[in-house]
Amino acid sequence: MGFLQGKRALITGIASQRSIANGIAEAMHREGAELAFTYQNEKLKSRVEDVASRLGGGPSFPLDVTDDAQIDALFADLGRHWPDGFDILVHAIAFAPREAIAGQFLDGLSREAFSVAQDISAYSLAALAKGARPLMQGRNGAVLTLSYLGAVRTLPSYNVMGVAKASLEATMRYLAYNLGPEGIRVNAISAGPIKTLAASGIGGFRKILGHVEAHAPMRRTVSIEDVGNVAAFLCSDLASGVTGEVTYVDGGYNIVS
Ligand code: 0WD
Repeated sequence: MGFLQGKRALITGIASQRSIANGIAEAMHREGAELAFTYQNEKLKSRVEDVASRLGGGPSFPLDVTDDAQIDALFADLGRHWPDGFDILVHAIAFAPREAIAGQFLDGLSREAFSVAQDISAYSLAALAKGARPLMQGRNGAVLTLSYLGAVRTLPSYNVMGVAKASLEATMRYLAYNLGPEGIRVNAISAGPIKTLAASGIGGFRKILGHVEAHAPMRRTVSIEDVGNVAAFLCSDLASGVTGEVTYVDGGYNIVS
């Protein structure tokens, strides 16, 4: 029996087979969780539905996190699908305008780029946790988000996204403190670089992959399976004492100076 048997998980952030959220969904499905999914727009709908049909046939709901009405509609739909609630919320969503994640920090900086990155990449975690809260009561629930080393170190080109990830990690900790008394744990995985759609928007990403391969203690980059397995563990009752933590799944790269 899988260690997520009997758990219900909402997976956001699948944009392709390569998405980290896809690796998380596969691991959670393998461990016995029942899944539901969101897709950002009509273009991604059929891709997400393909993943859903491969992983137990759960429903897919539209969700653009910049739209409060869609967040409300998602949890209303989910409440109809799972009337007695659900256990796991996976937040794997980030975005910054392309010109702001290339070159030097100040080059592509604007009020608009800064606030879009904050809104989609950090505020959305709090907004989704707030919407999910009533459905996650009394079930030893878990919320998980995805961060990156650029939250705590300056990295080439990551720029406004690094600032948004710092905000995301702080948001994760405030949520953990707020929701802990309700038995809901909130954690982040800081993943090493993985070639996905979102990553290909970051200036010089190929070089970053090569640098990690050469310098990480494991001398390799990580896969969506590496991240998925840790995500499944963190959202399971095996991790019942862990909340407010950033767990690095990066082949150890963050310990290297
Ligand atoms: O190296 C990497 N790939 C790392 C990614 C290292 C460390 C962390 N992460 C994080 C990302 O910052 C993100 O938070 O992992 C999370 C998942 O990212 P991913 O799997 O790398 O990227 P991708 O497959 O592109 O999925 C992210 C998706 C979006 O994809 P696109 O490429 O279309 O922007 O986030 C979704 C969207 O589907 N997304 C939204 N969902 C709802 N509403 C929105 C939105 N407004 N904007 C983006």
